Amino acid sequence: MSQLIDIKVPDIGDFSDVPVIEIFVKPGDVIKVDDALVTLESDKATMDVPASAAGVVKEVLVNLGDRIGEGTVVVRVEASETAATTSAATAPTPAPAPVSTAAPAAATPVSGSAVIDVKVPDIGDFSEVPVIEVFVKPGDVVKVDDALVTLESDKATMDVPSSAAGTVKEVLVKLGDKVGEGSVIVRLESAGALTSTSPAAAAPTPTAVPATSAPAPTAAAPAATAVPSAAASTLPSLPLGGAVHASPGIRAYARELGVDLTQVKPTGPKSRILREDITGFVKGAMSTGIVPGKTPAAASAGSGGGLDLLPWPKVDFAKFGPIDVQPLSRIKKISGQNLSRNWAMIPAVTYHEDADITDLEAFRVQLNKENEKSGETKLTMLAFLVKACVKALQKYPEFNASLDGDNLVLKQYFNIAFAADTPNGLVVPVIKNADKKSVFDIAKESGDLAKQARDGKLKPADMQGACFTISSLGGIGGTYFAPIVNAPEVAILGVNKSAMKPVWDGKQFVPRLTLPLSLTADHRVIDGALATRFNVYLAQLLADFRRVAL
Ligand code: CAO
Repeated sequence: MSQLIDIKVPDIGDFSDVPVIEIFVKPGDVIKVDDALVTLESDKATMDVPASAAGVVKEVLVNLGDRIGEGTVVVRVEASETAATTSAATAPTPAPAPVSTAAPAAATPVSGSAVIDVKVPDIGDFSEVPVIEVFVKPGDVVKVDDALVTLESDKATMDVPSSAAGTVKEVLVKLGDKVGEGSVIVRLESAGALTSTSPAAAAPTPTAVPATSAPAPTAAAPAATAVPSAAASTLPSLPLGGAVHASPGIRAYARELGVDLTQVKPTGPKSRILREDITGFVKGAMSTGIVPGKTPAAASAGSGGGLDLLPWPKVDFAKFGPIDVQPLSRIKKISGQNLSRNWAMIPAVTYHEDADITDLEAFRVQLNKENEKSGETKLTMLAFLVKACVKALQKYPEFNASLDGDNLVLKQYFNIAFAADTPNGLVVPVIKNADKKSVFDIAKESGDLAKQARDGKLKPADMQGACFTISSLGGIGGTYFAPIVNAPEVAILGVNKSAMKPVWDGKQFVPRLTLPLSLTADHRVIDGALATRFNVYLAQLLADFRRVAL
């Protein structure tokens, strides 16, 4: 026996006229309970309407652009006997929704009327929803209703808008933090007349979370952890690009395929990423040999008639002893995809060189000693390396370049990225226009950026626009290593710990402080002779830093 079930929009709070922006099913599709049927988008939230019953879709009763609300029938499903039974428990009438309405007091003045805490409004039953994007920083001026952060549960992506106008004094959440109703997001200094906890400011809140047919969603949500939101660049690069607009269903689809949403060109309304954008991206990637979710090597092996790579070994480790399973941080997941692509796609070679930094280190120590009392920024070896690399990039412009199809794009600016180790994984902030900055400026800026990286406070813009990357493990140790090029850059410099070594000066061995350099370069752009010339020149600059001034 089968029965027809109408699946309706559940309680979505105060929203009554919300446009359908995506439809995921068509007649004949077999769906399970909780599969996303359509996505609705209000001006504050994007919500998937999940299936409250399993079965075969007989009819889709809404079209793109239709404006619908609670009770609108979205899909008619022929439920199989078992499915019908399952659904009977939950649907067809979706359970009361976790919903929100405008929270009247999302803005709380904390000191007189000058400082206001903007809080997460009522977002329904969700209590621990990860912050996946932060749009503001101290000093930013915001208007009422400007988006402050984006939260993502497993069913909805919601912007938390500002309930007041003013200047951001403090941002009290960071990427990956889990928040719920009442969590303070930012502290604002109100903008006089603009400030408002007036009814207009009630606008701040409306954040609706879609109801789900199933038992109230545990806000445990996706395994989202901290990430410099937006997306990823590479090497270690991370998040590139600005905000990514995609529904939870689309985000889940992208995760399933291993697609980095920031790399996908959106074609939907308001720059929203649609399912077909992801499909198109995957097709494009496959034609270039990269299969999201697989290593590119696997992709090309499969299509080239050569070896098909074996699937990743599935081992029940617990059979051999106790284990502890920890989800990868979001940073690790994102950088992992980029690293895999870069490692597999770039024909890279690593070239080693030793630089004699005896005099430079003595100079650095001397300067730091002289400046100890004045409170001047402490000079780091990294800052000298950045400056020396800029000089070497100026002499060898092919290193300050990116491949774009058959063209080499030579950059006339010198933005140097450096890998920073953080508790959540590796991130790669960028020192912009390093050619125009002093070693002191660079030491200060790299210190500030490294701190922000460790605190999870880097913005996507802080990690964009790099021309060349330095990965310094010198503070930790090691002799040499082979860093992975941070695409679309063409080279990366790895540095390990300097050590005293005996060096033959023609008559005798003398102790010299030696810095091990490991330059990895993309062989499509830089051949071995050029890479070695670059390395030798860099070592000369470091051996006698006066050359940098020439
Ligand atoms: N040789 C010897 N000592 C070195 C050195 C080198 N090459 N580089 C740094 N040091 C020393 C510093 O002088 C400092 O000592 P003092 O405190 O006595 O002055 C100490 O090591 C710690 O330095 P640091 O590493 O904290 O600072 P930094 O400015 O050199 O580097 C940063 C900053 C952000 C690059 C670093 O903290 C970091 O995160 N490194 C890891 C990068 C990484 O993981 N790369 C791998 C990418 S591929 O997986």
